[in-house]
Amino acid sequence: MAKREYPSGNLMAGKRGLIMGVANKNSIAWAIAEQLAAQGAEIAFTYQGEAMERRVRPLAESLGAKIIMSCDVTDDASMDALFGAIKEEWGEMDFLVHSVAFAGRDQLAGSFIDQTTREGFKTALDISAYSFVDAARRSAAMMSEGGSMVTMTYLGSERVVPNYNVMGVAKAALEACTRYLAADLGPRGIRVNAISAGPIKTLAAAGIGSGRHMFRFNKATAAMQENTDLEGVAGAALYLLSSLGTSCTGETHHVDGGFHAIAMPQEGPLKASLGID
Ligand code: NAD
Ligand code: 0WE
Repeated sequence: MAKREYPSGNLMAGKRGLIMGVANKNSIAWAIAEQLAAQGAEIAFTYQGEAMERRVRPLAESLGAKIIMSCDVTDDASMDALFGAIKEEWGEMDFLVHSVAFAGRDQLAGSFIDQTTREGFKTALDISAYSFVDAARRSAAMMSEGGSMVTMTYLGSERVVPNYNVMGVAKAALEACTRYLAADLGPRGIRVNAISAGPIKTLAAAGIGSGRHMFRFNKATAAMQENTDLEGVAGAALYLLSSLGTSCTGETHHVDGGFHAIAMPQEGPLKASLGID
């Protein structure tokens, strides 16, 4: 993959914030980090457990990060330690990026009705939706001058995508959480938005059974007739997290080449993608 370049500027100069969800250099959270850093942001990073530290620490250090901590969003003690350390180091913060999702692999293949267990449902909603509420509450406590928060979602919340299953339900909850958080935090000058990205080849998208078909179908169907670039997602995050996003809150913003807007795609590219002549 070609190295991404972001124009430099000072849209985030003097702003400090937390990015949760970097796993490696292909992570959406990492593209957002690079974009924000190029605009002068100071960023704290979390990684999920020691196994991830080996990849995340060097990336975070390359942007001059001082706060780089392990955090499992299901573990209250690790959330306490993380936000305690930020309070200690910074006192205040300006932004939060939540780019975390998980459902058991067994939940993400086959039919929704047969695959979705009580435990699988609980885990998906806990890690993928409640964790944003928890992180938002803890972050807002340090945003006395206002702030901005962004989470990552996917169209599978609004419409059925094969195999996405309980993750679609979790993303629907996450988008509703975004609206309720926006209402609660609006009076305090804190905006809360979601970015609905089209499919991108990250660790979380690796090993999707129908991945090849999905990327081809997306490309053929999208208005732009291209798959989604990380640059566009990072650019939307910069807009929402900087003063450019003033007055935008409670929104789910699609960055998917216009896939969400199409009911019926043009015949040519679709036939080509499905191998029909
Ligand atoms: P990724 O694998 O790089 O990021 C997912 C992150 O979630 C990882 O860093 C992982 O460590 C973290 N995570 C999972 N469980 C956790 C836990 N218990 N505690 C703390 N962290 C945990 O993949 P990505 O595609 O960059 O995913 C980031 C976000 O973007 C997710 O919310 C995903 O649903 C969303 N999204 C992805 C796509 C896509 O096609 N890749 C499209 C739309 C939305
Ligand atoms: O939100 C996601 C994926 C999130 C995700 C990924 C995994 C893989 C590893 C959540 N839980 C897990 N659990 C694991 O064990 N996306 C938007 C990417 C994605 O995942 C799909 C998709 C798309 C798009 C799964 C099925 C169908 C489409």
